[in-house]
Amino acid sequence: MANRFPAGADQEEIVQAVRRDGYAIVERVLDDAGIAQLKAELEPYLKDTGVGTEDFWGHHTKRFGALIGKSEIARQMLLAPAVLGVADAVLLELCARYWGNYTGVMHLGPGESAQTLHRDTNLWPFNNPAPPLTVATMWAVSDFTADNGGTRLVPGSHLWDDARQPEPDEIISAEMPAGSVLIYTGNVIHGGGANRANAPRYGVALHYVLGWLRQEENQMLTMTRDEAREMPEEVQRLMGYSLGASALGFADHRDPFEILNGQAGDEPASISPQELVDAEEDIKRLNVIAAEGGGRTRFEVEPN
Ligand SMILES: O=C(O)CCC(=O)C(=O)O
Ligand SMILES: [Fe+2]
Repeated sequence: MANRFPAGADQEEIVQAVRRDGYAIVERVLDDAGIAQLKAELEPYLKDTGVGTEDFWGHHTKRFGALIGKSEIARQMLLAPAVLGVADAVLLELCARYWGNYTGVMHLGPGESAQTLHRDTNLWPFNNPAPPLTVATMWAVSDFTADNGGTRLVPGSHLWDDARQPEPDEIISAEMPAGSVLIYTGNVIHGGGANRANAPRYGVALHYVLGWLRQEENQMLTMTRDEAREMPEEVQRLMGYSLGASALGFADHRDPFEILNGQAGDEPASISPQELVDAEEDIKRLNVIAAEGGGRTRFEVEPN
């Protein structure tokens, strides 16, 4: 039970669980009305989406992304305090700002087989154990059970090296009632389960990534600039309309947030605000201890 919390639980305890085991579940953050609205907002897209054509993505699984522009409730979920509390604690140790990384539906139909267990951080070239480059969430839109494909996860595997594979009894199923959120770091071994039930397992994944890494999903291309201007400031910044660190991510020597919102002047402005310089002073430095070629995972950094 040490990883399972009621909505509104003490934030520090949730953060501690994530640091210790790589994950936490916060139950029923979204109420029934929120779930109903989320489903209604996503229904037109779900209806028009086909199932995957590659094993990893699932032959009975519907996936689509770009949820920020598609759903008001998804935007609220993106800013859920329980989740941002974890992202702040875990990611801001390593970067001055973090981004929204991926926003998408993972809708596993009956008959889906278990997804290969993996680490989301394998997108970037680090050997494991690696720092938690992302904080991920899986929101349960339907109930998640061991039988219907609830996410499988290996507690503690965020500290393992690449050679270690989980034994069957080290794998748990993140069972949770609809409206709950599983929060895990990207270096935890996990994957979708097999759906042996007769109804879909419906999940919404919202991920966050260090501000000095490229986003998995290019949030800024998911909508027009006019549409982005209508988004709350915090959402704009998470999409990438922001500096990622001092002098990181500017356009024509201007701050992307100011460009989006028509606040950038004719002359280059400061792209090294003190707030970001200070934030960078406080982040951990990673020591590269090996950097061999070959494959995607090649930087080895001293774990912290
Ligand atoms: O569907 C799930 O429960 C997890 C899917 C996943 O981990 C992925 O697609 O990266
Ligand atoms: Fe994953």
